[in-house]
Amino acid sequence: MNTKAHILVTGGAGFIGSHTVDLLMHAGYRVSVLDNLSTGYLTNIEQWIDHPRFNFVDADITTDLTAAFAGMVRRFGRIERIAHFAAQTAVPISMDDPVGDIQTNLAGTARILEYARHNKVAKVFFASSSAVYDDDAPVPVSEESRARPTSPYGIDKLAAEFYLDYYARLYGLTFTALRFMNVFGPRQDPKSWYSGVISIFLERAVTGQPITIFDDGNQTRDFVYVTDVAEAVVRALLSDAGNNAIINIGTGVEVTINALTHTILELAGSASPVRHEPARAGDIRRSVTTMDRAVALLNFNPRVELREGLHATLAWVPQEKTKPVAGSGAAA
Ligand code: UD2
Repeated sequence: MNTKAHILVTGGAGFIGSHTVDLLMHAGYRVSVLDNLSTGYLTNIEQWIDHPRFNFVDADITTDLTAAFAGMVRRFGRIERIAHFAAQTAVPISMDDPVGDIQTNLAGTARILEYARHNKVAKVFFASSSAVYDDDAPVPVSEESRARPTSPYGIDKLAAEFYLDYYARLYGLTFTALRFMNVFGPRQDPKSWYSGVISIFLERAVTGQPITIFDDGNQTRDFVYVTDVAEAVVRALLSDAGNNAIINIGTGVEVTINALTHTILELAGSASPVRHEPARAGDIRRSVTTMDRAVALLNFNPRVELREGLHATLAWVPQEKTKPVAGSGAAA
């Protein structure tokens, strides 16, 4: 493997994308990040901004990217591999604006695939989601479980997977798609009402605000730490592991929201009051993945347990509040 390869990370200023960028930069690759900073932050990649092997391009995947690609190639030569994260990531927004979701998540992916096929990109990684599965799928969900999305977001992720498969069959493209379970960790934005539960609860615990558990709290999720996810991405992206496969990425551990809340309050030493509200419309009751395919194809064994990951994320939460305004260049 050429450790100097030029890798494009779309959405590289975002939550999972920026952790992937960290791993690639530490491993000596030349990295171009394409991001429109709609939900990503320059602060997530500020540690690399002035690095000679790093190139940030402010561009939107819903637009013609000819000039953006040309600039990257001028800077670091041919793009050899692409990790494609850039997306509209909020399920509720996809429900309000399905056309916009198609433009960003489906047409944006097709645009990346067209570039890959015309420019002989060796491999494309695609960030897919457990949102492709049927809400009623029996747990644990495996990659064989029925895909029947309950949101435009899930539909577009699933359709994008079909595009990957189509490009593989027609043009010999090589890809891996990873369907993420509930990813958590530093840099997950707690600011919006559709943020992941862990980022919301940690911020509330730290600031002493009330925590709202929807339903009875016995619903479950499979929470996987972001650096473990980034490692799976990098393994798939840089090797032949998981070639042309779709793989669930989680931990196989089912955690109730009550247990999660308890651990967060304990770790934060927080006295935040906990209140219950009726179940959120459309929420699934149980979610956890099988691990067989991730282990077999990627040798994936998550290293960070929930408690340890929460501890590390907690350490990040106060810093997050004092971070400089994106692009100000001020030291954190
Ligand atoms: C994710 C999507 C959701 C839907 C679902 C499909 C996100 C953030 N959410 O939801 O839109 O597509 O996948 O499977 O991507 N919870 C609380 N209190 C809160 C917030 C959440 O009790 O303030 C509960 C929530 O009811 C759920 C669990 O925590 O049972 C996890 O919620 P989540 O929004 O982090 O993730 P999920 O998998 O429900």
